[in-house]
Amino acid sequence: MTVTSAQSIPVAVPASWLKTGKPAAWSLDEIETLFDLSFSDLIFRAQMLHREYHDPNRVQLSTLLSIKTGGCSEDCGYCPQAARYHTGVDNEPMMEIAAVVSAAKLAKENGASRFCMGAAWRGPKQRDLDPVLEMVREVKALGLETCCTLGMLKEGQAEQLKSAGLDYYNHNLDTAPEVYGDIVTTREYQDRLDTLERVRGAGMNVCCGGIVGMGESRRERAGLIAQLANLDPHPESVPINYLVQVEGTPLHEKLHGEKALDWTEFVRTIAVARITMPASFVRLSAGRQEMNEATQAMCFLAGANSIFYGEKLLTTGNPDVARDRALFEKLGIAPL
Ligand code: SAM
Ligand code: DTB
Ligand code: SF4
Repeated sequence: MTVTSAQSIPVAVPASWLKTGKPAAWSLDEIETLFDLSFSDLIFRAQMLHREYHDPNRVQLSTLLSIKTGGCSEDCGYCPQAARYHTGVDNEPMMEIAAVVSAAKLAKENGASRFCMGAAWRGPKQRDLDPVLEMVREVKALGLETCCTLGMLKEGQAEQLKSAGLDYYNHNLDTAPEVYGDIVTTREYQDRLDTLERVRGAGMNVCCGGIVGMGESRRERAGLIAQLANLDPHPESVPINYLVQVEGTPLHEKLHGEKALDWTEFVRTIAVARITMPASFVRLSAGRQEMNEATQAMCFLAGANSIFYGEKLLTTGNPDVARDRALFEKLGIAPL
């Protein structure tokens, strides 16, 4: 591994951005150079920027709920919800609106500030979107921020979600364009960018990130961050997921359940996201259950300031609320 001196990159954020507020253009090489910094230099840089833009002792809490689980038509090599893989996840009907609202109330009582509703769809059909719009209205009325992740949006759907009170739409780029085709075969990278544009066009906040630990190289991780950091404006929320390897998925098969990424490399990814998108919320997302407390603490130090909070992600586990509270207490972190 080449270790680059911190001095060799003149400024963390190009001065042009500080002057104009416009995201700086980051080349793939520049981003890879950040990854190549010594761990200590990289974390120091990320922490400095983190403190410039955010309160370092506050972390935003989002609770996820799968409102429509399993039976998905798509071919995403990491996902337990694709109908074509045998993962033990059943095709369930959409949840009742009242049950979703109850879950949101509980999330609020537990201290979450945002509630994210996910559906295992290629994209929503109009008859599916109608009940979701009602869920958004009712969750919003509880005083929570609302987020949905429903797949690709067609013309006009983002506007309907915005009118119902949707604050954020999550749609991930997942990985670098060069390796994307090895992971997802049923939609193009450009389809994802088109949905992100629709979300922006409707005036909603963008939540967009990806997954690491899928067997990609460092340059490919840099490639994902380059795509995210060159979105203009930056996504307000950037979830960095550590692949949860689920038996029956092609990626589990390929990686044999063995960790494809050292913890330092995951922390580096968080740090590089923080440096290149300093004003965004960087979310330490899937994979926390498989992470020890020290690694999570390093992620917060590297600039993560958001987590998924609650016992479940969509179909897989997440740390208990009590465990997260205890960790926050130890680290002196308060929820936002
Ligand atoms: N079906 C919609 C779609 O794909 O756009 C929304 C839900 S989908 C589950 C949302 C995101 O979850 C995916 O884009 C992917 O980034 C992430 N995800 C899915 N399975 C994962 C896994 N096993 N580990 C980590 N992240 C995962
Ligand atoms: C995101 O970036 N990660 C979340 C959310 N957006 C929808 C999903 C993680 C899913 C992990 C696997 C599962 O629980 O099914
Ligand atoms: Fe379906 Fe989304 Fe899973 Fe892909 S990631 S298989 S679209 S639920």
